Amino acid sequence: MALVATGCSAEAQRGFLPGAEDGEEVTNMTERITTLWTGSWIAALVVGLITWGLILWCVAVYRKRRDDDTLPVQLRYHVPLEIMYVILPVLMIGVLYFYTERDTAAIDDISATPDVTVEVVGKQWSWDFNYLDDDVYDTGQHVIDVGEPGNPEQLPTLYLPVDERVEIQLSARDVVHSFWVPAFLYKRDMIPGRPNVFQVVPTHEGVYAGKCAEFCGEFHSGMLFNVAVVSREEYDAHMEELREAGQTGALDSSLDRTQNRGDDNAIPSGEG
Ligand SMILES: [Cu+2]
Repeated sequence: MALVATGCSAEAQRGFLPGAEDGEEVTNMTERITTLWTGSWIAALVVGLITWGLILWCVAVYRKRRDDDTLPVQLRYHVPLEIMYVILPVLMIGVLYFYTERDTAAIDDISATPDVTVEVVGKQWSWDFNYLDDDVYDTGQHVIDVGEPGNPEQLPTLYLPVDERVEIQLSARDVVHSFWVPAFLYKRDMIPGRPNVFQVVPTHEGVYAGKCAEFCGEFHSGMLFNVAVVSREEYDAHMEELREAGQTGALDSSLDRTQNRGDDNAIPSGEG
């Protein structure tokens, strides 16, 4: 009953993946990823049921009977059976590969012209955001410097305008980090000197948790941020706030991890 009843919930329909509370899609990619995920599970379950069924059937039908000491029929060099052993798994992997490759190509496609480009820089143990189009930046502070670890009020927040194509350029100042927004169903490594780029269209306003997903030192677990998907007006207002706070330009990637903020560290965009 419980299994059947929970099957109707939004969580179950998303394959128990994180997302918006109302069950709506969070980005233009979440539906595709969810379908790949649940489809793969259903395919695996079907294969599992057939395999378990055959095992149980063989155990029951061909069990050793009392007073029967003869060996069962021994099969050797049974070519049709051996061909099946090869072809079936190749076929199954081929189907998984086809859908995975199709969706990965779509998710990794960065050929469109973005509406907004943001450079996200990971550092021990916080985040900097350079909003390249608006020529402003925001900088997060190492959690132990801003009071209570994990307090969402004090975490740096990446603002993104809803329904606009965002290009995110990922890099790191010191060691390898990983940009992970569970609700986006997306994670990508941030490697010093080797930027990773992806595009996404957030489609659902809200605040989502983001975290570093690559163990990067002592306070890795506190390397958190928020993603605020907001209307264009709110986005522009936030850009204005940053400008008024004097946070113009882009943060130089040579900043050390003590993250001194202030105008000294800002250099004109294009060089950051
Ligand atoms: Cu990290």
